[in-house]
Amino acid sequence: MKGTRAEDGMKGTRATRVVLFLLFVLLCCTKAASGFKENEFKTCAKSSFCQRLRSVPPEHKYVIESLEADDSGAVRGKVSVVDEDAEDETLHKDIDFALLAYESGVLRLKVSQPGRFEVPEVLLDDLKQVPLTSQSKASAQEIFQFQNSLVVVTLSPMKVEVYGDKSKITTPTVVFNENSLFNFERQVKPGENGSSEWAETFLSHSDTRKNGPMGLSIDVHFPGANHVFGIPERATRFSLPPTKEVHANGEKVLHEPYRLYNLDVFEYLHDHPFGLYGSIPFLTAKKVGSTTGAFWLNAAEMYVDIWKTDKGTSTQWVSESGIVDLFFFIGPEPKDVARQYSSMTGGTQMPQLFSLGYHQCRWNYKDEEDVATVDSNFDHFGIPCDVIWLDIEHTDGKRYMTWDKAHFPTPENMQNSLAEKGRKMVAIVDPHIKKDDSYHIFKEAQGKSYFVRNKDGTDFDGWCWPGSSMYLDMLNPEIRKWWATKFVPEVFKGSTESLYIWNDMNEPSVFNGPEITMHKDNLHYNDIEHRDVHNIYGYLYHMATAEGLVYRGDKSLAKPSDRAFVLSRAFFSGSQRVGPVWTGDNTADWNHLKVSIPMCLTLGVSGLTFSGADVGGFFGNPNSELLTRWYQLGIFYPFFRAHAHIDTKRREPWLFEESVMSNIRSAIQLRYNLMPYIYTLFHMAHKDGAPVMRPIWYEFPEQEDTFSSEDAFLFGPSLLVSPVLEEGAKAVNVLFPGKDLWYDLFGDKVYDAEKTPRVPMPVTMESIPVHVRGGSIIPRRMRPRRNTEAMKKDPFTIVVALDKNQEARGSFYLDDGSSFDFQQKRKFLSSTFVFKNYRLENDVYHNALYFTNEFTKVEKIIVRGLKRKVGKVDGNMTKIKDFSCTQEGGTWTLVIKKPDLSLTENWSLKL
Ligand code: NBV
Repeated sequence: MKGTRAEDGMKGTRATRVVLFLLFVLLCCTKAASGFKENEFKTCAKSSFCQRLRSVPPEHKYVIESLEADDSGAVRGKVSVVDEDAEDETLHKDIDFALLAYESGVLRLKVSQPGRFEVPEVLLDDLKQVPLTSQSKASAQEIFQFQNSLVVVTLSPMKVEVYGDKSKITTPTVVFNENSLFNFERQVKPGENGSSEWAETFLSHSDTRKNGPMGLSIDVHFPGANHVFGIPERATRFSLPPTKEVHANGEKVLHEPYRLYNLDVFEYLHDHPFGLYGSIPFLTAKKVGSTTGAFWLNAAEMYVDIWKTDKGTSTQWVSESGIVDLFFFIGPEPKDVARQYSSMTGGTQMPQLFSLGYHQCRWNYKDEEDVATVDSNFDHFGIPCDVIWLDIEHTDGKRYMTWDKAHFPTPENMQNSLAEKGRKMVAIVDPHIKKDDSYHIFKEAQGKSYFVRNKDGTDFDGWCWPGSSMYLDMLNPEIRKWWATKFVPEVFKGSTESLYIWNDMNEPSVFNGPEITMHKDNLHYNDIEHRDVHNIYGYLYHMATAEGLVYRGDKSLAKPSDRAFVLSRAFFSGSQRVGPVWTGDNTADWNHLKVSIPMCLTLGVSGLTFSGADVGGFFGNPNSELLTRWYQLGIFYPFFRAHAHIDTKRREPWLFEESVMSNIRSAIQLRYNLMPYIYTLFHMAHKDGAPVMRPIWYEFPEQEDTFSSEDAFLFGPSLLVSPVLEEGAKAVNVLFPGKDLWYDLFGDKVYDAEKTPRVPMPVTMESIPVHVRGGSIIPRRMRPRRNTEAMKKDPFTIVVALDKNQEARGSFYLDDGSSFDFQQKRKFLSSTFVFKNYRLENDVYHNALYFTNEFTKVEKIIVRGLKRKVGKVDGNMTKIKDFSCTQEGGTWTLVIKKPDLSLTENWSLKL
């Protein structure tokens, strides 16, 4: 791997420097040569807690003692550990049990023991609790009600059944401990359970595990469900394949369970259950008639088993430490589950408008001249682009927030000349801090004892790009605040307000650590072990960086300037509030193109919709066909960025022959002219957690044959995308869900899902099949521009695609695209378009934009699928003259030009 300039990072004697450098080169070369190395990582078989708990019924019985309601309406009690072999002798009574209910339709179950680690910073502050009221109480069972749901608590052994609809109490929605696999390893003092020697080794690493076994196992059953989705991140199928087979005779076959442990996995495979860079312990279960979710707020290493029986889908989740803090999202619709999860952990950050445009990245743009050439080529070739990225080589020896003076001597000028054209720059900032007294960040952090410590209390020193490095203890709020102050231009010299940030390697990646990460017995704030916080480390770092950007105009971090844009590789629940993620180091092959869909869909149904895969593939060189297909799909990733490894051939679109470039350009232009719709989708994700890129079942929850569909998806509620995923494909089998009409986005064909649910659609290299759902209305901006900034004053085109009843609806959201005024001053425009009875209406719900009507003008309205020819169009006040109505297939299309309407005003057009 060249260009890493690792030697810059080394201090000490010349001999040590040479040895360290050779070791480093060796490490990089072995990595580069070998690809994914499964045995560098743990499996369940190599994790003692997984071995102790997976599929193992608990030794003792867990019994809930009498439950009492507290003042908040929560229900609390103690759990006893009972020895069934010794005449039900109670062994312990120190486990706490609580049930809490929330207004949005969420039930929370907590089982804990004082002193154990509870994950901070994930749940929203203002959760709206509602009381659980007791409905009936018997010696073995107590029934509670909240809203329309019933909760049946069986005391011995502990079991909780949730009925989402109290009028239908035949089948529960979700059951806790149906298979009696709940287990809670109580924390004991050394020697108490006969052992004080708990160290565990993996390869050359030893983990002292000074607190002994503290594992937890939960068992969640989804009656009747035949599909489960979620628990990212891994490159595997969308509907998660079972990890365990349970045969009728009770025999079990165990495959590797799904692991949640944030790791830097080199050259990950395209179809493997292995856990990658981020974790969200949230599963959604689906059956016809209902959708349910379960989320375990726990940031320690976790394994999840899934098995299916004729009763539904069962799951077992085992975690190494922490507490049981489990949330049930009762649904019943997919959109309810998304809203319920977001009511606990937050919606998507309302993004900067520019960040929804096209991002051009590579490891690395060499110098300022390279950046300037790339920038001007976008204009020269008429390809829109919003952001140019700089990878690790732009820094002075991997000291983040510094510049390599030889290649980037005038960073402000470079950013300013991009900014003049409305473009932004993103620079990488990784969490490993080079151990170098002349590096101010290191010096200051060391002086303040801000680094993660070894088990003996000394600062932890790990190996990463700069060589010897240290890692900030992001669990400590004071350190996060301190980090956030580093983004003001006085400190981050050479940065300007158009520079945004990319956080990589924040799992955290430690080249010489166990499984390329940090030791679990390292110590954080308040002596919390890394074991407890591993999966939130990257999220906390991402959060602190984003805070830094928000307040970079004000050193005291009091006055927010604009919205942050920080891309992160590692993530956890809550990351959606901070910024986008991407799926890491994929490979330029067709399999990786394909798996990017289930990966992004999974992130979407796990609340983290702002995601995308490296377009073109990170490792290797895509041929022009693969690259074109990747762009054609990539424009529908919520986060759309092309990226490539330092050893790959340059692949900016103009380096290919004219026809290839032109197809790529058309794809990118399509992304841009859908921008008003895309921004509206992000606002929906912000408000209610609705994913931008969504599975077909999200919109068609009753259509079982689409539950496992992952070759096609919906982009928002209205566009069906059926990408080309095979080399040399001449056709794509398009499945039209539902019973209504689907309109070809590029041509004039209309398909009736009832009559032709599956259509082999011929394809050329020019585009992939995209269809507009009958019954929807989409706002667009059709003028080709260089970026989103240049489009801000452009007029709109409204596309109406009628359903079989000659009706359609759509929504529209717009704000300044960068500040917090939409929140703090309610400066935004929001409206609904309705087409009914041959009348199109714009119904403004809120209009408080800064800009005038002039910038929200409608230049064109297209109505597709009319059953009759339209002969006149009457506006509120005037008659519209400039329109035409032509026949397309069996229906009529009306095109109205320059109707002199603005989206800031209510209007209606009668046809
Ligand atoms: O910073 C270099 C790369 C980056 O380009 C990539 O996107 C990250 O996922 N980074 C990983 C470290 C090296 C990977 C081999």
